[in-house]
Amino acid sequence: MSVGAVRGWVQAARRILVLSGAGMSAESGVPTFRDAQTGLWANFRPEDLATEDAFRRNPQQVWDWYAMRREAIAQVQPNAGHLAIARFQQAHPGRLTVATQNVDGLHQRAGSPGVLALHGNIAEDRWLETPRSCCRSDPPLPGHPPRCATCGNLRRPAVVWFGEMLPVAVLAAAEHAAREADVVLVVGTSGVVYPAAGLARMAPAQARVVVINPHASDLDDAAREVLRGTAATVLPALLD
Ligand code: BV8
Repeated sequence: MSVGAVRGWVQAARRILVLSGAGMSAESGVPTFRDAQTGLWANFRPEDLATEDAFRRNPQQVWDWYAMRREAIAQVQPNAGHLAIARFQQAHPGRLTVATQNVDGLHQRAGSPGVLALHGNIAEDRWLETPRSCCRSDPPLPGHPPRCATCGNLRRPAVVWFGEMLPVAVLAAAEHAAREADVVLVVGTSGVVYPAAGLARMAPAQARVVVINPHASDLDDAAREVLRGTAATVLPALLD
C-alpha cells in the first residue's frame, strides 16, 4: 500500500497514537541502540549498562555513558519527523498522543504537548537511595556520579533501567491511548523492549497499526501496513 493510502487513514482518524523508539531520533544524529554497538560503547550492550546492578557495580562507568549521551543529545535538534508530529498536534488538539521509549527529550523540544515518556528523561537525575534530609539540604558533591556529602547517596539518571517498572501513570495513559486509537504509528523501534512494545498490540481490532521503519522489526507482524521508510521522510508525508 502507498504512503498516500495510509495518509488517508491518518487524516480520517479521530485518535492517533505514535509509539516511537530510537529510530525516531536517528536522523537527528542520535545513535540507535543497535547502532550503539558500533560506537564508543561497542563492547557494552545497553542491556548491560542500563541497569541498577551495573550502576551499583560501577557507578562511574554507567554515569560516564550517560554523560556522553547527554552531551551528544544536547548538540542535536528535533528532525522533520518530530516537527511534523508537533505541527499536527498543534493543528488538531487532542487527536494525536505521543508515547516514546526515547529519553532524549526531542519530541518535547519539537513542541509536542503531553509526551508520554515511558522510559524517563536522560537530562534529569534523581537519588539512587531514598533521599534523607542531608541529601536535600546540601548540594551534592561533584564527581562521577555526584553524591551526598553527608551520607554518600549517589545521583543516578532519571531513566527507567532494565528490570525497573515504568512510571505507572505514564504507562496507564499510554495503554489507554492504545486501546482508544483508530491509528497507531509505530516509528523507529525494533519492538524488542517490553512492556513499551506491547502497546502496539493493544489497539482495537479495527484500528490500523502502521510500522514506519527502514528495516524489519519485531512489530511488523502486528502491522496492517509496513512503510519501509524513515521517520523524517514518512511522517511529514502522512501528517502535514
Ligand atoms: C520491566 C532507558 C518489570 C534507559 C530503556 C516482557 C514484559 C515485561 C518486561 C519484559 C518482557 N520481556 C523482557 C522484559 C524485560 C525488559 C526487556 O524488554 N528486555 C528486552 C531487552 C528483551 N524490560 C524491562 O526491563 C522493562 N521493565 O519490564 O520491569 C518489572 C515489573 C514489576 C516490578 C519491577 C520490574 C524496562 C525497559 C526499559 C529499559 N530502558 N531506556 C536508556 O535509554 O539508557 S529501553 C531502551 O531500549 C531505549 O528506551 C530504547 O528506546 C530501547 C531500544 O529499543 P528501540 O527504541 O526500538 O531502539 P533500537 O535501537 O532497538 O531500534 C531502533 C529501530 O529504529 C530499528 O528497528 C531501526 O531499523 C529503526 N531505525 C533506524 N533508523 C531509522 C529507524 N526508523 C525510522 N527512521 C529512521 N531513520
